[in-house]
Amino acid sequence: MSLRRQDYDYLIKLLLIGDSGVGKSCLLLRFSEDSFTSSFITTIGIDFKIKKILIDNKWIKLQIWDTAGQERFRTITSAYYRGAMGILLVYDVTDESSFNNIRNWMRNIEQHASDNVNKVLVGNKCDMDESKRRVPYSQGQALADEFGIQFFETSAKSNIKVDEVFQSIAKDVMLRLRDSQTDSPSAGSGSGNVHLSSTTASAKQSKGCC
Ligand SMILES: Nc1nc2c(ncn2[C@@H]2O[C@H](COP(=O)(O)OP(=O)(O)O)[C@@H](O)[C@H]2O)c(=O)[nH]1
Ligand SMILES: [Mg+2]
Repeated sequence: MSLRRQDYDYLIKLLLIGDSGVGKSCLLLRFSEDSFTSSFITTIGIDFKIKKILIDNKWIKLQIWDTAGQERFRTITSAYYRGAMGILLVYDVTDESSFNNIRNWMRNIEQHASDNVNKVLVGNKCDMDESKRRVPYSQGQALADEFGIQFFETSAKSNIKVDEVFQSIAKDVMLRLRDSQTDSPSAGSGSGNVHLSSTTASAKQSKGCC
């Protein structure tokens, strides 16, 4: 593993978790490339994208991992969680079962991810007509409150609150890392924490959404 001189202050690994079809890949595509596609392209092989953002004058390099369709069978392996520092738990506001399953995904995280991983709850597809909505905003908020995490309703399609979600979770992680490294002068510049998973996954460059 060769390390160039870093062009970032923090390297943060994030994961997207949630039922198949809720819009995880579209959210990632919207955030990383600011585009959206309505076609459903099955993701094969674990995929990640990189995006650099600026928070509080610090450059954060986000490495964001997308499930590879394994979520369809709830067979997310512990390898996927390895090294994760922040997790986006995503459901679809028009699909009640995807919301009910958030508790199962939470359990999965408790089993496989590290204890101090930051989390955010995301109700996607808020652009859909109100007549299609099955999960009220207040219900999402109540669940997030129960877990003690932040909550956002997003639309990958209409680009609503997508940046905010990623900014929020990245900032939570950054603050946690900063607080845990206060006695080190090079706080936060450590990249050693994070590259763990790249070797376990056959990362591919995916162009498409989903
Ligand atoms: N209306 C609407 N449709 C969306 C949104 N995000 C994703 N979709 C659609 O939902 C389907 C599943 O999206 P995908 O990103 O593949 O879900 P994944 O299985 O969780 O990765 C696709 O047909 C997308 O076009 C959104 O914000 N609004
Ligand atoms: Mg997908």
